[in-house]
Amino acid sequence: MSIVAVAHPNLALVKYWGKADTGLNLPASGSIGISLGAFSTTTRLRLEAANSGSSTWEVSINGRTQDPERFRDFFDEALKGYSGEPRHIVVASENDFPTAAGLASSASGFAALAGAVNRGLNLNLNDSDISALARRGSGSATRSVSGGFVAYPEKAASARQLHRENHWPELRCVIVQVSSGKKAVSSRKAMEASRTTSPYYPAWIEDSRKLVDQARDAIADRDLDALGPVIRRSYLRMFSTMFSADDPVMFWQEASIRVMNIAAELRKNGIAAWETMDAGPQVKIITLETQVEAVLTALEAGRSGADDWVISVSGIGSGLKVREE
Ligand code: 2P0
Repeated sequence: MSIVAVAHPNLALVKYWGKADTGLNLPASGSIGISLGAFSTTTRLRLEAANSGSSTWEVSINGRTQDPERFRDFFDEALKGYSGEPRHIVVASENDFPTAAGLASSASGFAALAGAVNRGLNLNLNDSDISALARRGSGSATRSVSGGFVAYPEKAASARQLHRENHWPELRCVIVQVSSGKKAVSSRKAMEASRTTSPYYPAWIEDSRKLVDQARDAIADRDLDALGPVIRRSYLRMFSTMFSADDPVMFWQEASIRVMNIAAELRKNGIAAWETMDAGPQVKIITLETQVEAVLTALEAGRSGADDWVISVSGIGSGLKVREE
């Protein structure tokens, strides 16, 4: 028998960037994200007899064996709640979108892993506990356990759902993958560079509190005119802490800036199109169902023949799902 867990990446509208505690992986800034239903991670877990007196693990992502050390904090935490016989835990995870390219694959990956491990080891965790376990792998993964609109407060152990996925049915995210390459710097290293070397980092933390409150209200009111400027402030201020780090971190590519300009032009023409970016060159444009065509048309007109952009449209997705096969 194997356990199958499916989770969607969670895109931050207000960004988590910086840690209050690196050991426990607690966030210094609060964040609010949406589940991207168009992309999924599917994680299969089975248990084998242990080779030694303690439980061990092996993890592959898209068929590639991963360094087990990357998963040590996660499994150490998970195994604290396990009282059964030692096991060898075999995990195979598949993403239907690029891994480690700024599309939150670690969010969906660790949320699916936490769900699979909870069921496979009979840990009996509730959603909040699963979110806290996922955090030991990746902070943004806390938000991928619930569907819909999710808040992950400053210094909190876990994320919590603000609204279910049907709260704002018209909201859409147009994802423009301008590059399929892996990022050169991990988000973890990049946010540590911001925290430890950017003179703007304290201002970023202070300002994020306002952005969290403003975004929460705008989402409750389903008001994209109010939410859009908050989305823009959050990503641009987050990147400002990277540009001002020693050494500076630059995830943007020339094509990313072109997509930003396309969104700005759309807004001038009265189309609600608010871009955001994460730890990679991809650009995500938040818009409404009625305006998706206009956004896609502008992207087609603005891309050059040399651009091999992959464009996807996502609604708001559900939370983690776990089954046995
Ligand atoms: C987020 N991002 O809120 C932020 C905004 C990207 C920019 O990927 O160190 O991979 O594993 O906790 O969760 C957050 O980075 O970092 C992140 P760790 P994570 O989605």
